[in-house]
Amino acid sequence: MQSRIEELLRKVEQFKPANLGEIEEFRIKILGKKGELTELFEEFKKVSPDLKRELGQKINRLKNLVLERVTAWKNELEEVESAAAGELDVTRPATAQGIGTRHPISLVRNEILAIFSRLGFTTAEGPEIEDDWHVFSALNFPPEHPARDMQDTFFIEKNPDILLRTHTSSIQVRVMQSQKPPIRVVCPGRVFRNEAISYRAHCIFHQVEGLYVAENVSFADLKQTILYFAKEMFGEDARIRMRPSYFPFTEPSAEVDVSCNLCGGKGCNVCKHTGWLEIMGCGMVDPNVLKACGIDSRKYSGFAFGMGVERITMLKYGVKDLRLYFENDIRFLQQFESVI
Ligand code: 2NM
Repeated sequence: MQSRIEELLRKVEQFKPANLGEIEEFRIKILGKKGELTELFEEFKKVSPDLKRELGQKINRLKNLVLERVTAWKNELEEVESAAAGELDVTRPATAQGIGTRHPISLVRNEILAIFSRLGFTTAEGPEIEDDWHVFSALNFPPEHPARDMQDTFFIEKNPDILLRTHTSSIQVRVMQSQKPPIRVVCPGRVFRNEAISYRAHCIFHQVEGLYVAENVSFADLKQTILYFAKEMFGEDARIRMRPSYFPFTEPSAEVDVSCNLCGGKGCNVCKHTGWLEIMGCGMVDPNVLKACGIDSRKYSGFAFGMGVERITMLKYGVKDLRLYFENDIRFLQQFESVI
């Protein structure tokens, strides 16, 4: 049934009527008494209850799409015909535009937020133009840290204290300053780094960072939270591993890998024959960060993590070149969400 709905959708999308007669013929073939869609509605009555909701939505959307298209085709042809006859009907409704699909980055960002929302994380956003304190100082970056270099960060020329945020941790600083623990928050947003553009790097990209601050938060809590995320995002068979790493704002810190969902861990081109794919960084929030944000670091502890949405999307959908996300080629964009 699913494949017949999709087949019919393609038919509707590809149909190019030459005159009004052809539109009516097509309409009868699809929606008439013995039409293909009418038949699908008959069959739908016999579909098992667990599939009814999903298929029902699809088939209804397909029906609306056909009705929309029929009106649009008629309008277009009438317009062409009356223009040819030298008439102008200014009262005729405008040609309807088809609806678009969500951008893959938005889809995956929403999915990440939905997964963490099931664990009780709320969402917070913040300014893209920030000051040094919220992006670096409060996050335990020493004054001479290389990230503060003009080579890596976009500064406002007239005032080196104002800059484009290089990570969304600056939102979490604001959350910690304004809320009392327990805090459970995920922060999505655009971030900016002064980097040369290539298939694997862009100067603008999207992050989601997470933060949990409460009494007795442990590294075990962090591991279990990330394992849950990996299974929800990449499938029930997903496994994770952690490698020691370093970030100024966490101690200890780790890099997280997920088992390669393409080869099941056996080794392939995408995972460079390691069986593992890097998905995020994480760690226990450094007490200096808690203190800087006004939280009692003897009473509370926390974990934090950060991931790039472009990277998660690449791994989930096998996108090979990051630049595709920014070019707005609809042949690329339409592959991620069905219009019905
Ligand atoms: C990462 C890796 C590790 C992080 C830390 C914080 C804060 F604000 F709590 F200090 N937010 N996010 C963090 C920790 C981000 O991204 C790779």
